[in-house]
Amino acid sequence: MSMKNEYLLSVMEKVKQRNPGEPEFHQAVYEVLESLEPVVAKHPEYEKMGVIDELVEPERIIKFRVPWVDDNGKVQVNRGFRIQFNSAIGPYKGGLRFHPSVYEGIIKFLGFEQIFKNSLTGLPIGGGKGGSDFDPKGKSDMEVMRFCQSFMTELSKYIGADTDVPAGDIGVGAREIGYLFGQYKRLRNEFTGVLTGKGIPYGGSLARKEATGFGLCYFADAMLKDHGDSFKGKTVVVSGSGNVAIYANQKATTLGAKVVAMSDSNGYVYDPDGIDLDAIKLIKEVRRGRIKEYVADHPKAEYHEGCSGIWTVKCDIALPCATQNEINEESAKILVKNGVKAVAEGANMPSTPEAIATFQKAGVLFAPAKASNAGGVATSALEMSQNSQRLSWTFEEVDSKLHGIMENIYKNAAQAAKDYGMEGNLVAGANIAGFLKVANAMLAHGVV
Ligand code: NDP
Ligand code: 2IT
Repeated sequence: MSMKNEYLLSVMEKVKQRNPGEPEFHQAVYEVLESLEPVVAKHPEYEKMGVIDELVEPERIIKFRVPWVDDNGKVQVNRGFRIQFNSAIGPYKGGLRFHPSVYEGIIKFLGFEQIFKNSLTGLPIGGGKGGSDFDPKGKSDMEVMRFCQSFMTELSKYIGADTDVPAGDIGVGAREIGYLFGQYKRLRNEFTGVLTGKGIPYGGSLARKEATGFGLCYFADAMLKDHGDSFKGKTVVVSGSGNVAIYANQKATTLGAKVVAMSDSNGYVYDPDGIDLDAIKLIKEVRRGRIKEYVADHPKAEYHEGCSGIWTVKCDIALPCATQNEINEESAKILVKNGVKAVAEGANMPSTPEAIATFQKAGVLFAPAKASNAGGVATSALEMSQNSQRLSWTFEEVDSKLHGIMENIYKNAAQAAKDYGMEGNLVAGANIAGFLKVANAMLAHGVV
């Protein structure tokens, strides 16, 4: 399918001209605009009021120098970013990514996706994203702390509990959030919920750590159930072995599936008996090690160099939970050939457009990231609510709210696809449902 609407094509052209050299951002925008063709045809007011022209332009881009001193006393300089993309329905909300591949285009694509994802949660949160090209791998805790303090010294000027509330993403977990929070508190002399994903002793929410992975499985389960199926007895492959992957594995297993493979950026492990998740947690969460260490005490398991090989492992359900564009057309074709029934995205934009087309053409149930991985940010919004109330809810309370939110997102995305003549297409449904709420809020606010 390719886009035909002249207005949307002209918006796309301008996005490419204004944001040269940012292919991930172009990819994310194109997918949304393509889904909106029937919406703009039905609602000329969005074009007339320039809503989509505004939507593709971030409200604010903050880009800054992050100098810090390494353990050898040498000065290092990284780049920091925060893109405050859209605040029509709430304060900017979205994670921080620390990874050497980070540049403005990555943060822009993630910030753009976040607008629609956050809208889908049904909670009052706008879209934002930030990060740095800092690589936490191989750095000491003290180096990570000094980097985080320097990063927050600048970022603190632009964020706040009612303005912009960052959280984690790749390379930013509990340790980093702790250092960032400590520095914000020191600079501002205030204790507020300015970050989410905080430690439990200082305002974090129970179940936030598990939320993205659990939410992904709740969404996939709702999708499977709608088609008379479930996780029970299924063979599952989960890429990545970070925060999202670990808790996706845990929930899929609880729901009766067997997860046989996981990966990191170097390679993947295959264990025919089912991955021993406690071992993965020990390697990744405690030791910050590499996934190949798994085979040392799991004699039946195999390690293979190269992360994309994981998609050659035969499975019923694939849960990509590592990074963008990790499933290309070739990998998608192999998954289809091996009989995959469902693909649910835990990472942001892990499937290329060609891979998505391959799945949809083959009739594979496909859950797009901005719907299926929204459980993390939804629970972040629940953390914000608890912080505002100065209360903390039980694990069960948060988890059951998360479950309800994911089922609703599935229902709303499926319904929006149906309403606009694309039944079963959750990519279009999620884009449309996410868009409508934000666009109507923007219309109500006037040209601002
Ligand atoms: P983590 O840093 O905890 O884990 C990332 C995992 O992905 C690691 O196993 C990492 O391997 C692997 N990975 C990262 N970059 C690459 C790469 N370029 N190629 C291959 N593998 C890679 O991050 P999260 O689990 O938090 O995030 C994973 C994905 O989920 C991202 O796309 C993120 O945007 C998305 N997401 C995260 C949410 C959250 O709440 N944390 C919420 C919604 C989406 P290695 O250790 O070798 O780098
Ligand atoms: O991509 C995402 O939704 C996240 N990294 C989580 C953002 C958040 O604010 O919890």
